[in-house]
Amino acid sequence: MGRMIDGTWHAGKMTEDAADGAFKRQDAGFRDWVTADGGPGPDGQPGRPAAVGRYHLYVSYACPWAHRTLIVRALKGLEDMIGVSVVDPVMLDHGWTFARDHGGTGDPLHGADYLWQLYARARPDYTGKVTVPVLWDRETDTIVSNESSEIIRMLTGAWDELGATEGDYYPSSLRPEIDAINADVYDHVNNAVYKAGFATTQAAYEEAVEPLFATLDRLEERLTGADWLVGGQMTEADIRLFTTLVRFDAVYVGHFKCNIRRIVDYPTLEAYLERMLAIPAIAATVHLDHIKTHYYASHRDLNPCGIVPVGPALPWAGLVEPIR
Ligand SMILES: N[C@@H](CCC(=O)N[C@@H](CS)C(=O)NCC(=O)O)C(=O)O
Repeated sequence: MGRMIDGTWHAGKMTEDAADGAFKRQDAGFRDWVTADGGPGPDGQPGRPAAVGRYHLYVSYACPWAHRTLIVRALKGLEDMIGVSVVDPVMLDHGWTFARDHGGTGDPLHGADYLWQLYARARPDYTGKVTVPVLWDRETDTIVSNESSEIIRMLTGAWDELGATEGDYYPSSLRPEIDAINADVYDHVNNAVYKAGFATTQAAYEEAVEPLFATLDRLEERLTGADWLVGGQMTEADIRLFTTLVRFDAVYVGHFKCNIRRIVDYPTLEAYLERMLAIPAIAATVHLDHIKTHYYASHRDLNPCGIVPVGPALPWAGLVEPIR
């Protein structure tokens, strides 16, 4: 854990981001776009053209934000068009590393030892956090984007003419509704578990955990009688909720103290989670060993001895494979 200042790595603690006791997530620093023909992205700036083999993803199997990108890459059949490197799940003083101790891939592109070295390569005076996912452009040898919400939009559409699998996870007719649910789920679910977990005051913890469970209660109702959150079809809103739900009982209940209820206590949310896990392309992106090892062994300010719990026994554990 730590951050870069003017291109140099500085070690630090996760809870240092909790200035007044409340965890604040930093905005991503690289926000370019890949588009089908290299035309402007949604920001109006010139894009980079989609191509086979040109772009590469750096991910952690543990990270819910990176997980979104792996799911869309798999659903869109982009495995042969966009390569992936997987960091080691344990993130300590050097931040994310390319150690191979837990079955990570290393960095075949550059032979880097640490992810921060790629940030320095992309921007020698970079200041900020060193996060996954990273979408890398091999042709210009730099980072395109480190913002997962934007990377999944690129993967959804830009490679279609190059042979990606059909499937639009951000269809234009559903965008207002998807945007609304995404905003709610980001604030009160995806990021709320971190706000609860990294809070350093009782008040900041309770301010995160109460809306989290109020929102899970509402989602339980919303999904009763509906397979998907929006429009009767799977959209990015489902993918974004899924990556938090799938980690919840294994990690967030214990490690982040989000323990008012578990997902297994919500019959509809549990069925929804298992509906997504029944899709083989999605199940293949879930690796509970990396998920548990990352959180419990990395956040030593929360769990000083780094012991990774053996449980819980999850009803769907047989649908997913460990890495080692
Ligand atoms: N806005 C980013 C957030 C990514 C993020 O926070 N990733 C975490 C892992 S789950 C990370 O790499 N953290 C490293 C750190 O905070 O030092 C996105 O959604 O892509």
